[in-house]
Amino acid sequence: TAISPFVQGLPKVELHLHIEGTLEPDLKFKLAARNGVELPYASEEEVRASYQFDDLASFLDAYYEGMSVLLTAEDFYDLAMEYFRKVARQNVRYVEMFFDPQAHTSRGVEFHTVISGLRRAQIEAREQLGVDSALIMCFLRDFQAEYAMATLLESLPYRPWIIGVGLDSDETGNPPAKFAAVFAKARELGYQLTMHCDVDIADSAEHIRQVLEDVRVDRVDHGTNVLEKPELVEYMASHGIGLTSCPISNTWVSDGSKVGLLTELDKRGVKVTVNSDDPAYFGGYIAENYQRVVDEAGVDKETLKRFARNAVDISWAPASLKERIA
Ligand code: ES4
Ligand code: ZN
Repeated sequence: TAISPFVQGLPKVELHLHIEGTLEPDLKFKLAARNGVELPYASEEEVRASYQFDDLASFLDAYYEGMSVLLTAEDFYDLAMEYFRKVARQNVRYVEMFFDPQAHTSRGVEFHTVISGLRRAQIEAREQLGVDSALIMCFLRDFQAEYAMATLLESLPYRPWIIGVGLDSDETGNPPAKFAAVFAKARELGYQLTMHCDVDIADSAEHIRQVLEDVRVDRVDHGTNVLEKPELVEYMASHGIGLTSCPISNTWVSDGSKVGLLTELDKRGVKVTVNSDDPAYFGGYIAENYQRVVDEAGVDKETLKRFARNAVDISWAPASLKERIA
């Protein structure tokens, strides 16, 4: 993708980024060698060829398989540092990044290993690259709510390092309500709340209702399905509840980029933002995602600036940081 000078120069804030989704084929290959992990691929090129998906299920298979190479705190540090170096070059000022602790604790990697590696990278990124960041702990919705609750409690020693909680992985049959108690507890503990809520599932309209009315999240990841419920569009607009859209990701694991839905929501006063989801797998970091919005819908510069400004507004950064990144 050719990135326009305007998109390149726009100061950007990323609010929907799975750090495990930034594992590029070359790093995956390198970490496998370093850790003595056997991959079913003979070369970096073969790893690259495996990053091809038809739907969410085939993506999630590759995504979880990729994690097998992440074993030590240094691995998580390297993963995050490579990401920060890339996006510092895209004029990214601040990132609220998801991590999936259960994708690691479920295979015997300690919570502490994961978060200490990420944390060291965050500190270095701020000092050396001028990129600020915060962590959002995501629960895997295809696991039981009890495991999410146990993970929430396990996070407590690291409470100051984590700004909020989210919910990801396979949404079909795993509605927001399944995690209502976990999220109520998270709110009590002072965490901000968000959840993935997508368009392309059978109970989409009921899921967005639960996210907004029952769980009462502070923002919604994806969430363009709110258009199925006009009264909830109004609710999001009037309460300043924004959504984090990921256009390129949507072309791989959803039914299109949804850029048309973004401009519709923008017109109706919902705070829309542009983000990258799993850039190593979907082939685009945040600048490529902004560029996609331009190339596909000819969205003008004022609108792009508003999307970028929305990300500052709906971020969970403290006021002093918001001023610095705006
Ligand atoms: C994800 Cl694209 C997507 N969907 C659901 N869960 C995820 N976790 C990381 N990427
Ligand atoms: Zn996501």
